[in-house]
Order: sequence, then structure tokens, then C-alpha cells
Amino acid sequence: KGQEKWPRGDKKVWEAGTRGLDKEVPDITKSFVNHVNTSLALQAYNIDDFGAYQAAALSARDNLIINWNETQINFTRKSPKRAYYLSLEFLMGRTFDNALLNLGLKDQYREGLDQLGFNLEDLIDQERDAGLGNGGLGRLAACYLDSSASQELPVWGYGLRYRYGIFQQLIAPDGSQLEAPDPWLQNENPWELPRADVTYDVRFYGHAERLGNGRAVWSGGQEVLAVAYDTMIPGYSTKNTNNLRLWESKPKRGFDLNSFNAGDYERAIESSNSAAAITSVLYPNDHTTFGKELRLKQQYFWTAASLADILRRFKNLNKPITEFPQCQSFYCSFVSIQLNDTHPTLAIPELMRLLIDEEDVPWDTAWGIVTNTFFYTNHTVLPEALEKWPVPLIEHVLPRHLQIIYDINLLFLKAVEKKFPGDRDRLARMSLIEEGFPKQVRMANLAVVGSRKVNGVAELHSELLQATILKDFVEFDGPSKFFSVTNGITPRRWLDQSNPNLSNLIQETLQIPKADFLKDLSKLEGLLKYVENPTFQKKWAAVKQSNKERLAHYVEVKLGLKVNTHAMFDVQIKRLHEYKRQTMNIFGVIHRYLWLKDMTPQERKKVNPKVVFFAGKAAPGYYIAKLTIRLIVNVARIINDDPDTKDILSLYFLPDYSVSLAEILIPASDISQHISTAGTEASGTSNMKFCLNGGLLLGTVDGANIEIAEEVGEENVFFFGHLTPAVEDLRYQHLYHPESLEQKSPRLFRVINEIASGRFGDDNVYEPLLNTIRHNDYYLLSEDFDSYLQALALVDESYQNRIEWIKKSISTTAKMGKFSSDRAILDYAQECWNIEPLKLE
Ligand code: NBG
Repeated sequence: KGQEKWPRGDKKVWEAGTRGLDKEVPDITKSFVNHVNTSLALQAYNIDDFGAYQAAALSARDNLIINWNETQINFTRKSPKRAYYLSLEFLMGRTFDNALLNLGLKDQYREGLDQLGFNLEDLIDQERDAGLGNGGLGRLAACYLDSSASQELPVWGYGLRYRYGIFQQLIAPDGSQLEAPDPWLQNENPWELPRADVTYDVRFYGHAERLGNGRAVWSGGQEVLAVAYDTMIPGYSTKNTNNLRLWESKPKRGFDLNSFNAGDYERAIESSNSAAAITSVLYPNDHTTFGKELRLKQQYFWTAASLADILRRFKNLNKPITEFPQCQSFYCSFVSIQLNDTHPTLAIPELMRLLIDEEDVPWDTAWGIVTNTFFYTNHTVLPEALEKWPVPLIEHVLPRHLQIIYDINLLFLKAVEKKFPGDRDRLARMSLIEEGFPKQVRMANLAVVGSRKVNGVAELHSELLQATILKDFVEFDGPSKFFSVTNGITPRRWLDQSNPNLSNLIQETLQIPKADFLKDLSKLEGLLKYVENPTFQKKWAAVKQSNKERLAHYVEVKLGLKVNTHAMFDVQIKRLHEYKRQTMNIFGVIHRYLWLKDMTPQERKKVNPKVVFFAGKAAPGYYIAKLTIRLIVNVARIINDDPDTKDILSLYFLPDYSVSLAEILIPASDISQHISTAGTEASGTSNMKFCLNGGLLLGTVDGANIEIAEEVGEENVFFFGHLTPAVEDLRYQHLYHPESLEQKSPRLFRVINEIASGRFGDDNVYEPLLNTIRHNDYYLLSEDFDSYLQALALVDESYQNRIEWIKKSISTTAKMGKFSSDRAILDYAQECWNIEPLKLE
């Protein structure tokens, strides 16, 4: 009696924490135990790892909130010019680990939790990813938030609080992708603060009546409530803490009382359901648009709420409205807004509407304000990704905005006509409205016309933009409106957090505080001094080995499969898309398998073992991409089971790719593949993550691969394939003078025939996928396959000389400074937003 065993950790520490008075226990312990007892109503007896994660998160959050409050009050007092990043996607991943890192409290938490009987890493694993994005575009937005805060810039993000993030990917027994919902908010999200007091009404439908003085009245229709949820974005090694504001849609009035009173309960809640539906789910497509009404409502709901919020904050300053965007001087100018892709382009007509209809500003003044406020980033040249909305749909959902778009277009086309008299083709190309049945609004054209500057996301991409889809606009506006900001990644998450062993080794070697290189990534160049140092090379290799073992452990726990950690790790992880050519990679694996099968057992013994990893989701409606997954999974089953080859070649498709999975995969790679058809991948950002972590790059001359090679030296990159200028001609050849596959690439021909023969099961299912290559081969796989195989052979050969390989790996990491998102965000701050850091002392 009274002798029962204390369930976890040190009883004295728990008790001291509960009393909260004891000077012996650190504040972290007190705050943790306090949250266990009060916020969660639990005790040492009944708390599990998940509860402990929640309590630790709440206690870390308390720290963030204090910094957040002070930062915001500082901004309000000093009213610097601010920038807002409007993005429909923020792919944040997990927050807890990052918050501790940026607060500089990780070691203290580890120690404190240990005394209470918890392991920090286990608690970190309890958190669910915030998967509010599809891929590169959304993760870029998340990296930019981290960098804005770390650089002490007054930047807020605005987005949507989707109840369901990117779907969970499951693999069916036949190898195909299945989708399940991602109810990430099911267990309270400790990182968000609901702001019941920050709400705006957003209207849809109804009718717009022009008043004759340029203004109009928009009334009727449906009114929906936007409610703010704030997420704190801590800077690294600074107290500055920025905000990400996400909007949730709610019915404005509980339910329809008339229907309710008439006893029609279903009808009564119908409209409230339709309001809540707006922010219920993230659209899981990137690079395609579908013209769906709900998506249009999402876009308008979010831009309208964000602009209302921005305008309210500006009006609190009691400044004349013309100073909203002024760019001449730092103190008399207030707002810049970055449009992340065309998704928020409705902000342009919406700001016109607010200024003209609500603020009574004349058209020309309003247009001057608008075109000095917005900046537009384009993220792709793929035609299927360029957003267009049917005119009748916009007219139905947003009648006043259609009027404004038409007015903008009229004035714009007049100006074009003046500069290029009689050039009707040019007018048709540049018009905001595409003729046809139905007519469509071209969102990219609207974004360009309504913005002060326009940029692409890597040098090649920006050049291509200006030479192709934006050519007419460059000729009209002059080149100075167009520029390039090469994407970047945050070294906090993508080095220190995901690869602590490497970060520690770098610190120990350079003998500088971590903050020095995590905030100025060019400091990594200091590693070049150690490239030839054998002791350092050994340590470098040991870090890679430990990361391979961490990944192998993950695969064993999740899939029950054993991975050979002494093999070369070859990784391709990204959205499944024909232009990214995962198909070429799996064909390459099949080729290797057939090559190994043709060998004698003695010959096989001489081959270096290799493990190939794939991960990535396919848009649920993207049939060919889903077939590629199915092929990968089924090839893996055959290869991994074949006693002739399984020790020297194995293949894994890791389901449900996410930010957290990337954090485990990237540090473990020896070589990663970025093999898009030249000219199709705008930038790519995982290429930067791999190289920063000492993985070498196998790629085409595309996107940011080019700039990576410029930095790290071409001798450290494995390039192959046709160059961008050849692509058009090759496509033409394919269409009009097709050559037989057998002649073009006998090795590819053999691979395709083996698949078609049923060697990897399901003889006929892959036909549609194979036909995309046999027939028009738009992404030119058959043109690049042989040089791809050559590059793979070169990778094998280089890997044989392990010391040389390690040297390449060190030199690569050392030269990645340019790709920090700190550099990128400072480019935007200077080139576009004209904002300066405002440090919280
Ligand atoms: C993607 C590009 C990538 C690029 C990211 C971030 C879209 C529409 N585009 O190459 O395909 O790295 O944007 O800029 O998601």
C-alpha cells in the first residue's frame, strides 16, 4: 500500500513540476507538467507518448506566442512596409521539431523530457504532417515563411485551412494507388490559434449593378464567413516570429431559419454545408486545372478574406489610400503582395472592386495602386497548368469581378493597339479573354497585366517564360518588368533538422557556431579545405552510412522489408508526372535487371549492389501516372524476390510520400534523379536538398539542375540527355517522321517488350503506358534513354572509387550556399517588395 510503482521518469521531478515552485526544476519541466495536468487533464499514470507530445507542443507554443505577440506589436508600432505571400498551398510538414530548433530549446527539451520518462525523438514522431500542399510549390511557400522570419522581414503568409490535406496514399494488393482522406485535424492541432474575433463576410453569386459613375453595387447571392486561424512562424536564432493566417469557411448564420421553421431540416442545413465545403479539402492536382466551381470559390474566398484583412490593417494607420503600395521610400509605403502562381489572381479584380466600389477611388488611381501592389511568380510553362476559367462560370459566381476583368481588358487592349497598331493576332494572343465556346479568362495574362513585376523560379525557366508564353508581354512592357528568382530551401529543416549528424560534423569541423552556417549557407565553403583529409572523409562517409541505416530501419518498421545498407542508394522522390519521367527510371531498373540476368554468377559477383527508392503521389485522376506506380510496385516484387539478383539490385516504392518521409530519404541518398525532359521542370527544389546533404545528382540539363552544376562544378554532376533547344524539333520529328523504336533504342525496345510480355504480371494493363512511348512520346523518353543508361553506367563506375565519390560529395555540399531560401527571400525583398528587416530587440 502506498508502494505502487511510479509509472515513468523521476517521481521527484514530476512532483516538483506539479507544484511549480521548486527552483530545482527548469521552467520547461514546470510548463510541461502543468499542461499535462491542466490542458490535458492527465497525470504521469495515464499519459502516453501522444499526450506527452501534445503537452510538450503546448509548452513550446507558449514560448512562440510570447515572441509572436512582441513581434506583432513591434510591427504595429513601427509600421514598416509589409509583404504578404498569398499561396493556396503551404506544405509545412511537422512543426514541433522545427519550433524547438528555431527557439534554440531542443537540448533543454530533450533533457527535461528524459527526466520525466520520455524520449524527444519518439514525441516528435507523434506529430502528423500538415500536408496542405501538393509538392514543390507548397513546400517552397513553407521554406519562404521560415526564411522571412529568420531574416526578420515583416512578411505574413495567407492561405486556406483545409480540413483534409493531401490524400493519404495506399498501395492496393495489385500495386495500384488508392487514396484515403487525410483528417489531419482529427486530434486538435496545438500549433494553431483560432481567431474568433477576426472574421470577414465573403459574397458569392448575386448580381452586380453598375451605377454609371464607374462604381457598382454587388448584392444578393450567398454570404459566407471567413474565420482566421493563426500559426506562429518562428525565425531561427532570432525572437522574430511571423504569422501564417489560414482561413476557414463557415456559414454566416447557423442555418436557414425559414426552412427550419417549415420543418424542412435537410434544406435548413444545406446552405451551411455548402459554406463549410469551401475549405474542406485541398485539390490534389498540380500542373492541371479543371475549371471546377468549388475551386473557384476557394480561390475567391481566400483572396477576398486576405485582402479585407490587409486593407483593414492598412486603414488602421490612417494614411491616404494612395500610400498603400508606394515604392519610393521605406517609411511612406505599406503593402506588397506576392501571388504564388495564378491561384490568387482574383486578388487583382478584388482589390479594384474594394477601391472603386467601397473606397470610392477613381479607376485610374485604383489601377495605379493595384499595379504597384502585386507581384506574380510563375511556376511552370506546361500549357495544361495555365489556369483558365470559363466566362459563364465567373459571371455566375463573381458577377462584379467579370465586369472589372472586362474593363481592365478593354483599357489594356487599347494600349496594345496603340503600341502595335493593326496587329490583330497580337491582340488575340494578349487578351485576358480567350475566344471560344465558352470564352475563358486567362489568369496568367491577368496576373501579368495587374502586377508590377513577374518572375520565373530558375534562370532557364525565366528565360523560357520570356521567350514563349510571355513573349508578347515582354515586347509590350519592356524587359525590366520580368526577372528571375532561383528557388531556395531552408537549411534549418533540410540540413540541421533532417540530418543532425551531418550538421554536427560540419560544426565540429568548421569550429563555428551552427547559427553561422545555418544563417549564412555560403560558410559551407569552409569544408573545401577538408576534401582531401582522410579522417574527415571517413567521418563524412560514416554520417551517410548512419542515415542509410535510419532509412533502412524505417523501411523495416513500415514495410517489414530488409534493405541492404551497403549498397548504393539511388532515389527519385517527387510527384508522379510524365514530364518528370519516373517511367524512364523504372525502365532503367528493368534494363539493369535483364543485364544482370544475362550474366554468369561469377560476373554478377563483381557488380556493386544498388538499391533504388521511389516515392511520390499521383493525382487521383491521372491514369498514366497511376499506371507507372503500379508498374514500379510490380517490378519490385519480381526483382526483390529473384535469388539471382536480389543481393545486387532491389527496388522499393515507399507509400505516402510526405515532408517527413523526405526528411528521412534525402540524407540517405548517394545519387538522386532529376530527369525531366529539358525545358519542362521549372526549377525543382528536392535537387537542392539532396545536394546539400551530400547526395550527387543525376539529371537532365533542366531547371535548377543547371545552376547547381554551375555552383558545384560539372565534374560533380551526372548530366545526360537532349538540351532544351532540341526538344521542339524532336517532337516534330516524332509526329511527322517517326522512326521505329527498335532502331532508335534496341535496349528500350527490349524493356518495353518484356513488360508487354507479362514478365512483371498483368500482361495487358500497362499497354496505355507503353503506348505513350511507342507512339508520340511527347516527353521524349526514347530520345534520351540511351544517354540515360550511359549516365547510369558512369555513376556505377564513379561509385567504385569510393574516395573520389566522397570527395565529390563533400565538394557538392560545400558549394550549395546559393540555394538557401534566405538568399531567395532577400531577392524578393529587394527586387519586389522593397521591405527591410525589422528586428525584435
Ligand atoms: C512547380 C515546378 C517545380 C518548382 C516548384 C516551385 C508547380 C505548378 N510548379 O519545378 O514544377 O520547383 O513549382 O517553384 O507546382
